Amino acid sequence: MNKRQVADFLLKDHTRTPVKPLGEAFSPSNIALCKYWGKRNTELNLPMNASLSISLDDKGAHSRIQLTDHAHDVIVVNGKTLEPTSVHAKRTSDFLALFKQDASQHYQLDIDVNIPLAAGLASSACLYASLVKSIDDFYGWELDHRSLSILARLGSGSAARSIETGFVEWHQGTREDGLDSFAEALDVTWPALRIGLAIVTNEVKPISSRAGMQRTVETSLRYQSWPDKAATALQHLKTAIDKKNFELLGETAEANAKAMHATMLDATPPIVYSTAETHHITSRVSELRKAGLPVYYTQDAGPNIKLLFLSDDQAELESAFPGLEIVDPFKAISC
Ligand code: 2P0
Repeated sequence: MNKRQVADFLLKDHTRTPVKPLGEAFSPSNIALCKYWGKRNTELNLPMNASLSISLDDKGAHSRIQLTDHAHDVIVVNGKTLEPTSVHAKRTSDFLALFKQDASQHYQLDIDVNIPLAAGLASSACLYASLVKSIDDFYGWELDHRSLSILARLGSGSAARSIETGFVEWHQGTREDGLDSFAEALDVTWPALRIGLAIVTNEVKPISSRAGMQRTVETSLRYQSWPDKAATALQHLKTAIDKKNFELLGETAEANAKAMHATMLDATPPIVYSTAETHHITSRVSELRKAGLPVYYTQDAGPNIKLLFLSDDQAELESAFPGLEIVDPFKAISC
């Protein structure tokens, strides 16, 4: 199956007639504690391994979608209209085409993202998830979360997880059509858990995670052991969440991020997202931990670092990392 066939299958009982002038929705960004790294199907963004993330409360993307008389889709990100021929506009437009009644229709899409774009803070995840939810709102489909997650995955793999809040597991699935590869929220909260965003740069990264992932799968010998390692990490994380064992959670997430970056360093040519500032922050995390502070980190396909810690240690971390942006991932859920 290709993307179009999967979308048509999921939408077969629905009309493509808008029920309102404008559809809108918000989706949070997410940080993986066990990473999605490598695809078994690049067309459908089907992963080599299951992953587990935590959604970032009100940090994410808000999408508004409506029809336009323009001769092409109009895509506006944070108030700036994308050049229709740009890579991002084309990728978004190709995705939007999955939902149109016919090719002569065009959308105006306005997206506001309150996290740095393309700097390893999972911006494509919240973007495509909010886009799918806004389309669902526009057409009044009221799709279940499983279908929304699958549709979001067709835009960007990690978007499958941004449909949900709190802890989220993306099932790897085994089917060729990917209908069993979707994300689900874990039925658990951890109100004391905090995430600190140590933003090194907002600049666009040198190689996209999509290209980096592909190069790693194709050229890194170290990648061969990745799927098994990730499967073990996922089990440890689920145990840690179940038992509220923060050390196990932090150690597993940090080791998983390091293992992912090790597969990239082994690629040809090597992929390096870290900068001197990244190393400075991760060294500081090690020092603080040696001094008795329970703090761990994770890193995605970019130089920025995400700290994991508990609310009791917030003041100490704010003074150790001035400017740290702190997310309380269960704020809305626990209220
Ligand atoms: C993750 N990343 O689990 C991993 C860790 C980056 C490193 O998911 O090609 O933008 O759109 O499916 O989702 C980023 O990859 O890739 C990502 P595509 P995506 O968060």
